[in-house]
Amino acid sequence: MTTTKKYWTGGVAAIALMAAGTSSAVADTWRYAFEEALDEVQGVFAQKFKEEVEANSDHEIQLFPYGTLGESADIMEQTQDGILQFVDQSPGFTGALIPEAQVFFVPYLLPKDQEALNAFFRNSVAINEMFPELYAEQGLELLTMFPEGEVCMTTKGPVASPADLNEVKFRVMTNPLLVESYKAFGATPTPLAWGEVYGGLQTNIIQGQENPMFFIESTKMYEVTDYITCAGHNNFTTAVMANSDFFAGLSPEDQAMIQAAIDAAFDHILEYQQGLHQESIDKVMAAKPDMTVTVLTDEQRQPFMDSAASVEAAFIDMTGDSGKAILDQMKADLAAVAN
Ligand code: 6CS
Repeated sequence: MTTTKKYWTGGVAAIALMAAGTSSAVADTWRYAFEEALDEVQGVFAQKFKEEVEANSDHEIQLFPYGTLGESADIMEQTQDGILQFVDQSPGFTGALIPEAQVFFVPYLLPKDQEALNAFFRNSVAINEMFPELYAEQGLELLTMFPEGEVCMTTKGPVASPADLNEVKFRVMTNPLLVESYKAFGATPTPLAWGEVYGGLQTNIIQGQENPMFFIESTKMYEVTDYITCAGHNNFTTAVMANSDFFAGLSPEDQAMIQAAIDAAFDHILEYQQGLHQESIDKVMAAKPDMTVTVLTDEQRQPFMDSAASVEAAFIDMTGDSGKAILDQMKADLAAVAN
């Protein structure tokens, strides 16, 4: 009798343990795609996220760098369809899906000061509270947004004023506001997927493009353009998301573990980027000594800055009250971090 009772007690405990195991400790493999190579900024973020998830759970993250599953638009579609669990897509492309995300292309909106910029991304109400609702409408759980570096133009001719961009077919990411922005800068904007940019410059179908310095260096844009011009008009923003249904189906413990991994990767990527802009310029100059790198003076920037008001107006036209609310909140968030 006693033996039987003992047996049953042990059995119940074992079943209870197994049940607990199934609800919180099933080891899953989650797929995460991004728009860059493994050793570029989005890839470094993804690797840190993977390391954190795998150190703090039994789950595994499978990484898919740029090109392995198609272009940016493809990986977004795969995430919305639930084929991928995580995706990094920059608002440059998401702006076609979520018009309010184009706010990141109003020129001279984000601060140049790195500390203020980082504080903005950490604390912004627009980013942390308003954008998640807009992404959720597209089946996406917005996990974070982070900056990837000051954007500079690479062109075949020198650029000191908007007049120098006249007749220049300038590649932009595929969102309408970026088209407005480069029209206001005096260029002929040409929206293209990333995969078409190097060949387009090589064959002279386009004569310019913009990107952060690390990307200009790593993707060898200096091989197909001769001038780099930094007008201080923007910092490249990106965003990491999960498929909403997938995320909602996770245990609260796994959701918290994922958010903690995102937070660790966020800190890591800000640290990683310290000095990266200048190091990348140095690498470009070492690879191609006759490349011309120009940082426009305040006076030279003024006509580019003057175009910001018309781009802002175009943003409000495209997005109405919802876009205005985001823009106003972003301005309040930016004022709060300005020193
Ligand atoms: O210009 C682009 O399309 C790409 N630029 C960066 C910095 N990351 C990914 C994106 O596809």
